[in-house]
Amino acid sequence: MTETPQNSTTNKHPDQHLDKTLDRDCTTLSRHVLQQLQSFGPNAQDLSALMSRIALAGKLISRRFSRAGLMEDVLGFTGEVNVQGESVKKMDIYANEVFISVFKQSGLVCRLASEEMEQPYYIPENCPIGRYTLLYDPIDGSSNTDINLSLGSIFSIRQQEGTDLDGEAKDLLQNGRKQLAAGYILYGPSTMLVYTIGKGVHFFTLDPSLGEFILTQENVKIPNHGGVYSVNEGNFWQWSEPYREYIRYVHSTKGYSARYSGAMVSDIHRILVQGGVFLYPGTIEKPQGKLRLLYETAPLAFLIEQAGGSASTGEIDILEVVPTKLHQRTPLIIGSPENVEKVKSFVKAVEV
Ligand code: AHM
Ligand code: MG
Repeated sequence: MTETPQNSTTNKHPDQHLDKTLDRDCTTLSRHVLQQLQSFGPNAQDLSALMSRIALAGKLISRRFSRAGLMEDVLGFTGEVNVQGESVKKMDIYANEVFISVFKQSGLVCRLASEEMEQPYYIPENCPIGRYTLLYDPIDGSSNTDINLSLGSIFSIRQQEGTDLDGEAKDLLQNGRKQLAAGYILYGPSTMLVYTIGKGVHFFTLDPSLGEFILTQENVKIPNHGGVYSVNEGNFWQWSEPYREYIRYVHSTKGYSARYSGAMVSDIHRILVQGGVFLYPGTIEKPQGKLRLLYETAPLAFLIEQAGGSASTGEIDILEVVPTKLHQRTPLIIGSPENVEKVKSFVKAVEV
């Protein structure tokens, strides 16, 4: 007579057991990209390699943040002012250079454009074969750097169109639907990488013991509506009347909570998970608001749309905006579709 196994795992080959553990616990970013594209072809390999490089930059920046208070010369200002007219922090420069350095070695990227550089940075040795451009904000929420609060990096990948021999990068002046991939890295209690390649939105969490981003949530969907509104109300008197009216509506309606961290990546991550709306309207001083299209609002808009949300300037979808210059700014209303529609209803009501 044969013996009945005590449980279903006892008669499994040890390797089968290992396979299952790896499947459940260890989907890495590069493997996930290939799975998403269901291909091992050259384009899929490129995107997978590009995402791995972004992950490497995220790991390097995360490592520096986690030890910043213990090291000399990491925190504080450099004394310089960037192309946006904003004071530059030492971590802004470090993070900007990290992205350049990891992509120099990739062979895939010919140009990088960031918040910290007036002109795109060319890697001439990559240009004959490097068909991609990386647009990025190395540190989102710089004011949180010296006080050990959450920060982010934002990234977007576009295909290079044309040769760009004149070095003016005019092919970047196209709408956000041209993005191949976009996302952010969130440096919080844990470091997360959130990305889309136009096939849903996926969360990865950095396991410091492995030094790898591991898949923690797939196909994330934003709630249709949420109670969070996230905006710098210190600018209230600098906004146009429709935005003030919207905030008065929120103040007089049950079920809303204000949350504003000073780092948009953190605030939008909360909204992606719990629902709500993030706003950065134009002000008297900055009629187009503070946030830049190509490496801040468009990548986040692509990601939030992929999660079922929406993003608007108040007039048109963020992804429809065609910039006329590299560092163009746009007002931003982004988040759960119902919340975004509600804000737009105030903005449009006055236009009519
Ligand atoms: P930064 O990239 O220079 O840090 O600017 C972007 C940040 C956003 O993360 C944040 O929502 C906003 O600026 C905060 O600005 P403000 O202090 O004007 O509210
Ligand atoms: Mg920024």
